[in-house]
Amino acid sequence: MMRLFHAPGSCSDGIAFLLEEIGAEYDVQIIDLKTKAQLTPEYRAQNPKGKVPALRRADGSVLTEFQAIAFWLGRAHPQTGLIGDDLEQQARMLEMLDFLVGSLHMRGFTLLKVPQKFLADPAGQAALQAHGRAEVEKGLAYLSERLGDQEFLFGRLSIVEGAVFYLLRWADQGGLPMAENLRALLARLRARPAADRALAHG
Ligand SMILES: N[C@@H](CCC(=O)N[C@@H](CS)C(=O)NCC(=O)O)C(=O)O
Repeated sequence: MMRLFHAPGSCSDGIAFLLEEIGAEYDVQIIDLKTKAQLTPEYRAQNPKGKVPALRRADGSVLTEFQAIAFWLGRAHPQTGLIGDDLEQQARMLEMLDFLVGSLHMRGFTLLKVPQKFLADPAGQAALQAHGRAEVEKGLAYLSERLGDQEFLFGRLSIVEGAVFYLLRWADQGGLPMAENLRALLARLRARPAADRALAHG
């Protein structure tokens, strides 16, 4: 059985969502970021980078990094239709996932939510937060434009929505400006049975 190393409320919510959409058999090991459980030798033996998500597969090997896990889940379960049918569509999905996780999350939300990770000085933290907020607002505007009047970013539900799921929840919780089509997308994702099941780990 697969095991998700998971911190509820973090980006690993997005992988839990994809696992639920797939109907995969998996269990969860909670990694409490507040107590720095990600830095213990036990967890570093699974993921030496000390981050969640990490996914231990049935063969015992551990895959890390959101985009890689999402891509692997999609490719390993093609019957779900969560991955693009051809190379071009798969590359476009990776392009979007990298924007979502590498830019919107890491360069936007991370600075906005945890500036103290980078600077102790309160004025510096406020400047980092302002930069993070601007990146998030720019990123959400781009996402809204890319979505347009489609139901999902690639027409049908895909691995990309794993990242969209956690990021739009963060945007909503943080009271950030969200266009109507992004609010509607979040509501559509939240209404899926997979969402409740993914969030039940918390
Ligand atoms: N590049 C990693 C980033 C994952 C990441 O930043 N995870 C956060 C939770 S959202 C984490 O583990 N934070 C704990 C820490 O940085 O010590 C990925 O794509 O999976």
